Amino acid sequence: MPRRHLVTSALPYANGPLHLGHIAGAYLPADIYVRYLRRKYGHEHVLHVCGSDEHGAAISMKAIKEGKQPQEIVDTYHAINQKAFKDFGIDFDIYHRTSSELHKETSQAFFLKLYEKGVFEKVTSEQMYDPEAKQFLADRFIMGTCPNCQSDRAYGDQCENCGKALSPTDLINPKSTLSGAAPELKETWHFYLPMGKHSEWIEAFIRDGRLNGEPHHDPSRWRRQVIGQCLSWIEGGLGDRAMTRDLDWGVPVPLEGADGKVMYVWLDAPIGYISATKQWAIDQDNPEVWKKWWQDDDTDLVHFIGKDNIVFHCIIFPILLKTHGEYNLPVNVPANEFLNLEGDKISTSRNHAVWLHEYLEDFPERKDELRYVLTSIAPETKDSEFTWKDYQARVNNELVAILGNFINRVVVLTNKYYGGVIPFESLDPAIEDQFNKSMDAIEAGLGTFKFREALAEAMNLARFGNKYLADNEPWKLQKTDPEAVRKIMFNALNIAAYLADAFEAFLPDTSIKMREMLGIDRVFKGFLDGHEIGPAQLLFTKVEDEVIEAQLEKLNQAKMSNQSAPEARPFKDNIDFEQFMQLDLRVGTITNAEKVKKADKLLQLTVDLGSEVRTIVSGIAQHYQPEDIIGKQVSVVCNLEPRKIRGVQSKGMVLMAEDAEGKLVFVNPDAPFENGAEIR
Ligand code: B3M
Ligand code: ZN
Repeated sequence: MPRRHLVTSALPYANGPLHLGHIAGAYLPADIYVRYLRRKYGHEHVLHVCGSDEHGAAISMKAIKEGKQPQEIVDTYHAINQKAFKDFGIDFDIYHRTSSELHKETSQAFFLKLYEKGVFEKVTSEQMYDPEAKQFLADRFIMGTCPNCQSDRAYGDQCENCGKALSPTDLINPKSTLSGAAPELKETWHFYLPMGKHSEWIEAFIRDGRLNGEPHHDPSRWRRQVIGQCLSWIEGGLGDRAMTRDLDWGVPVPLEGADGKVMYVWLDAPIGYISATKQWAIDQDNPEVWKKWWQDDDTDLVHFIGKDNIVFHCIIFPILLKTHGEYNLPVNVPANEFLNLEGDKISTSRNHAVWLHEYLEDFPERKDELRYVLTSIAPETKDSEFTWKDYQARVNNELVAILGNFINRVVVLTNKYYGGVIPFESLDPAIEDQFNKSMDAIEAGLGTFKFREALAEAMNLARFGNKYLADNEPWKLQKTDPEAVRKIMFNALNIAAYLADAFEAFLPDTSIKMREMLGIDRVFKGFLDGHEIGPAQLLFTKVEDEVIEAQLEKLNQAKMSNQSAPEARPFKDNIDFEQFMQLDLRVGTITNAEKVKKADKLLQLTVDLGSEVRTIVSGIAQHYQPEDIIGKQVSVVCNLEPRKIRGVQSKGMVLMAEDAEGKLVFVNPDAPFENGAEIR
């Protein structure tokens, strides 16, 4: 009996549509892997589950801001995302949702079991509370000034400007983003997971692939950066993490005296994989069968996720699964890095994204083209970038010019020379050899989550076919040596049939079309006989420049419209004239600038203030090259308490204007001016 394979894809939050980053990050590689497994082991040995993640503070806050119920929000995006996945052909066995009753029961039962086992610790503490909105505030919903870089784009968990991890109490002048009120500290209690207690076995699990003293999986098959990220968490010390929240949206904590408390979204979301499997089993009229997929030793569990979800899937969820006691732990978590877009991070809030549902509307017949491009540039080992020009080049130069061209020539010539009946000859063993080698390499890649490499191997087989025809030139020989041409064409037809296999997991629709043209069944074994093939259909067409320009324009428009409606930031409280006069602001000139080691946001500036030359560290490295700003005049706050930043003593601050996107420019006198001149 082959082993069973349970594949999960991260449950996307139902608070927005899916973009290409999501697809490249988790869903497309999962789909390719699942297609590979199904072909190798049979459909019934593979299960692919996913669904919407419908809880969490982000969703309840969105509801508050839009004056809607959270359920309305998640209903909308669940429908949009489910449809987009379906239209794109992602092969889930079920797309479930975490606002369902079944999920609630499943997570509550899971929680109770952990509670009864004494896994949690109940801790009382003071937390940020919005007295106007009458709600405890998630860290993300508190904004204020960063104690590290003074930017006012700092959230309660992290500063957007300098990247420093913060806690809400670190913020200067914190404000609730819900009501604008200053948050207060208020006492509350929560259940915590003391992760430190588990760090020893989790380390053995991650580092050596061992569980309960036994080999569990082969860690050499895990991506290096996944193990690296986990080990750095473990080495940094696993702390206690709150597993409950004071919110009215989520799975209620199933205990007496826990009114108003729900499970932390990252506790209930991964349990969503289990409830999805349960729902699938119910839909199969076999409600108990889900257990096989989660509890039998002969099932391999694999989670496909993006890198920001690693700690939850490799550390926290395994701790929960193991302490529960009845579940399998994952044998691999092939997390991807991030996909960037046209030189910038994909951003939902800035509307810098290519949305899947829009792509499918704009390019209804080009699903496989997107699958091809996203797999070719998959961010498997490091961040990668999608650009429309690259999309066009890969489609035109690879899919059209190599694969499409080869298949088309073979089918057209067979129809022309033989009335569409395959000239049955003996197959050149070198060709069979090449196919076996290619197929081995493709399978090796697919089985080890190296989808990019595997796809490149498939394309190399198409190149081989193209070259075979170009070298043998049957169209030149047909008049003089038709016997030789029969052999050539038979070989070429077999390469074409092999290509339908080679590309099956990557380009499923194309594979089907190729088989239709060649008149062969889904699974092709051995070589072709003398049957009749179908007419030629074009597999791919060129993407024209106008189409690409239109997409670039669309991105640009989104950016502009976003700029014209910046998020209004409330003005700060008034200060009196005395307070203003306390600021010592002066004109200075940057006389030197260099990067600060190991800090990609910081520049060390030397600023001439007339009577004094000072060193000032400024968080502008992502906006200016050092050599471009030497000689620039700037405005400086001179009497800011000196601070050590990355080991450099910084005396003062250079004033910058910042737009809603976080873009920075210097604020300087509008004509050259004397260094040290006062600004008031
Ligand atoms: N919804 C986070 C995300 O979309 C989260 C994944 C849940 S997987 C259990 O990045
Ligand atoms: Zn900062």
